[in-house]
Amino acid sequence: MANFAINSFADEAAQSDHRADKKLTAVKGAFDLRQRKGPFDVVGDLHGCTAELDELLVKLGYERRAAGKLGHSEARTLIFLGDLGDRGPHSAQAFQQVMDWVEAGDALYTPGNHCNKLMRYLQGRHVQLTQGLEGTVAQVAMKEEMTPGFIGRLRAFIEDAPPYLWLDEGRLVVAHGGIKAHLIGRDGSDVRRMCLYGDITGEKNSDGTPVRLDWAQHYRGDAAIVYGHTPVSGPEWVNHTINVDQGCVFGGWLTALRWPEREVVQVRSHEKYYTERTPEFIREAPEGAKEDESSN
Ligand SMILES: [Mn+2]
Repeated sequence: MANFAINSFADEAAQSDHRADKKLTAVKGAFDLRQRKGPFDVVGDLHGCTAELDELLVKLGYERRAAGKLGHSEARTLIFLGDLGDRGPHSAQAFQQVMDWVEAGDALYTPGNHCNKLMRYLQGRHVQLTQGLEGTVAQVAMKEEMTPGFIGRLRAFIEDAPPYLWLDEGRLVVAHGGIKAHLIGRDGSDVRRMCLYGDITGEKNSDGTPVRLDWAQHYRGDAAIVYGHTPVSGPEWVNHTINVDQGCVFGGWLTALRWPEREVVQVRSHEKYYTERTPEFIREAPEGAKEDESSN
């Protein structure tokens, strides 16, 4: 794919005119950010856990600057791989912060299935207000009252976000549910379904959850895939893939993967915010924060 203006993100002029860049990428395949080399910090499923995010940002060396700006002395870029809201305590706040940072050029974002469901709700489509969406919708309505226009901005933010992020000369792909090697660099309904939901078959397990295939076990691509969606212990590398969702909202950990260092930085969840479907590895984990959650 041809180079386009988004590769000038590092220069000041482009940053001040980020809205024009956004329009351009929307017609050119916004997922193609191969010109952006990082370094990056990819944050797993947030689900409204803004207190844990604050703590993680300090550990990662970010500082909040005036008016929705985020800075780092090594010019690192924060990446969110979706599911910013639902189930946790501060979903609307999570969206507001990430929108500010992305629009300032200080962060990147690709949506998860929970983000997509919120978007469809905001578009007036019929969705069930379950799985924590009901809380997000209430918080979003309150934000709209305080800052009119918030809902329109939020809806456009999710609508315009690329289905996945293709970064660092093609060496890194960030996708909420993961992606298969042959889908990288492409767009379409198969790509979008996988990026939102993982490798689903359309069948359901006996507990009503969708059957998800373990695509990472079969991944043979060269690009590293950082994803989330299904909380797992770890995180651990499997065939150049790593799942950085450690179930923070269930009482697990909020994880960031530093790229290209491949270091894992974690903070322990402050609380079990959501107790339905708590993953087993969290139920078995000891309470409280360890002395140092950073590990490689
Ligand atoms: Mn998800």
